[in-house]
Amino acid sequence: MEEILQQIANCIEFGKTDKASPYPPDMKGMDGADELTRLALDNGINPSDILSQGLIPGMEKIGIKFRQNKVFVPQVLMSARAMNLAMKHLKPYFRSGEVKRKGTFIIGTVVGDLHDIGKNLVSMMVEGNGWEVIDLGIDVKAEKFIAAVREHTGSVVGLSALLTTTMVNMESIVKHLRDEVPGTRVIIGGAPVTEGFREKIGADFYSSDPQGAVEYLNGLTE
Ligand code: B12
Repeated sequence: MEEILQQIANCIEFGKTDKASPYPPDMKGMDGADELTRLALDNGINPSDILSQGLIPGMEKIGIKFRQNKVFVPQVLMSARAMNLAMKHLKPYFRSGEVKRKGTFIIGTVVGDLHDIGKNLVSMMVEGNGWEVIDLGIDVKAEKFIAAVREHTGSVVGLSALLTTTMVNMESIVKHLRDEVPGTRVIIGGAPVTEGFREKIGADFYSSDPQGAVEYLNGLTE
């Protein structure tokens, strides 16, 4: 059992989606995250174990390598794709409640801003670490964040901005969220955002990369 979970973790880390995928070249012809997750379930392995001992360790490893500049955006996207294929098999168990998520994370790129590559990476990494992610997309107004938080009580909000002209919109979104749903935790990120800016606008946490967001969120569950 441990061996197959280790294999799944490797597929996630190295972006081996399925048998047909030629990437990475040294895993060509081998089963990928898709086949191995199905096989693990068919062999009666607990879906929670597949998540916690297969998918999450694989995503953690790629997150750390990305932080250390040992891999880049394309490799992370391949890992995320492998994770999505594995998740497809686990979805029914999430829905039935057999596999519990760590919490809900609502993310969006703030109003006026159309950049979403960084936001998508954060969202995939957080999902791969066992959180339910609600992605509100780009150009998101405060009202939409507020409605989502009301619908998913206790969720944490992530705001992304890539423009100096739109990062200022984070301030009013944080303010509105705090006024409407007191106690909501907000984490912020995006290339122009800094720790000093976080302090200024009173958000709870800033990270320059997805791994920081994962570590902060996981810290909330301890
Ligand atoms: C791709 C791109 C675009 C694409 C976006 C496509 C898309 N689907 O996202 C397009 C062509 C649409 C675009 C448009 C524009 N862009 Co543009 N774009 C870029 C570019 C080249 C890359 C951005 C990117 O994706 N980086 C890669 C990702 C992985 O990095 P990231 O977003 O920073 O995310 C990482 C972290 O910041 C963090 N993170 C991100 N979000 C979050 C959220 C949380 C909660 C956390 C914890 C972490 C986190 O994690 C990510 C992974 O490490 C940058 C230049 C550059 N090299 O950065 C310019 C850039 C951001 N754009 C710029 C500009 C000016 C524009 C335009 C105004 C251009 C124009 N005149 O039309 C428009 C604006 C449109 C709009 N209203 O948003 C400027 C911004 C200048 C500034 N400081 O304000 C830049 C810096 C280019 C430049 N040097 O001038 N752009």
